[in-house]
Amino acid sequence: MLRFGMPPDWSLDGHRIDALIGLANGLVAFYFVVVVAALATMIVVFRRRPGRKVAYFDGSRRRDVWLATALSALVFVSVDVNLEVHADLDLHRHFWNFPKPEEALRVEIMPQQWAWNIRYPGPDGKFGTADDVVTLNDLRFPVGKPVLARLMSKDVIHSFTLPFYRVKVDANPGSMNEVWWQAEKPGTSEIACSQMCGWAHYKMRGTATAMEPADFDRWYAEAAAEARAGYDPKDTIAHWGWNWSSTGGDSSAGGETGKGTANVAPSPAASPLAIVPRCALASCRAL
Ligand SMILES: [Cu+2]
Repeated sequence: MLRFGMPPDWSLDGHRIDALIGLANGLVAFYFVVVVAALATMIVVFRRRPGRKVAYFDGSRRRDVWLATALSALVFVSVDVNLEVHADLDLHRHFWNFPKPEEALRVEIMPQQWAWNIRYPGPDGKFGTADDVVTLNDLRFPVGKPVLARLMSKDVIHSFTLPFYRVKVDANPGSMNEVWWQAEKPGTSEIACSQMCGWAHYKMRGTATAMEPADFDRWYAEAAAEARAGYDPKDTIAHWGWNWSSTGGDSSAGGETGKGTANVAPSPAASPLAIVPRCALASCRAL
């Protein structure tokens, strides 16, 4: 269906981003109208008339310079500084106010050309164990609970995007980024990749489903039981889970042994020196 404007916002904090976009659009529209009105007025007032002599100004008079400087400063302060201050306040008060891991649903997202590998720790709360729930292109989370996601790419740079939650964060090979969001209503939307990552980039879609907490718990328990039943310790490719305690961001997961974390190259446990802060978007943080 063709629709104009922003996608719906199903998240706790997405309205802050929408407000900034609205503010930017409103200010730009305001100055556009002012400039067009000024030009139109001058065209009419200073139009050619019989007996009127043409006068030229090159704008170098002191008064002209001051006027141009003052107008530029007005636009810069009212648009750029205004946006910067509001964005900074939002980041410090909300987007960088990360939930504690024990209060959030933790999830690991490892994109590759051209799919989203998604891993939950399962009932034991530890990644890289037999009850990990692993899905492909199918991200589920409960309504009303923060989701804390860690992302690292298996190959090239991808950009994890949830348009309905105003989430966009790069997934880089060799470095970990973290982002969080919270769903406020149930529904299925899309995961998109916002980074041109190869010829099938356009195919890199998944579903992001916000579920009622009871429905999510049921699905999670069933999926974990299934994972445990089908667990094959020899299938090393499947065991790419990362050890959260090794990156300093999760003190609650101290019991994790890192078992099963070193089977895929871009693992912080395997290559700690490769972790460089490269968080492309301001609303995430690099680990
Ligand atoms: Cu991609």
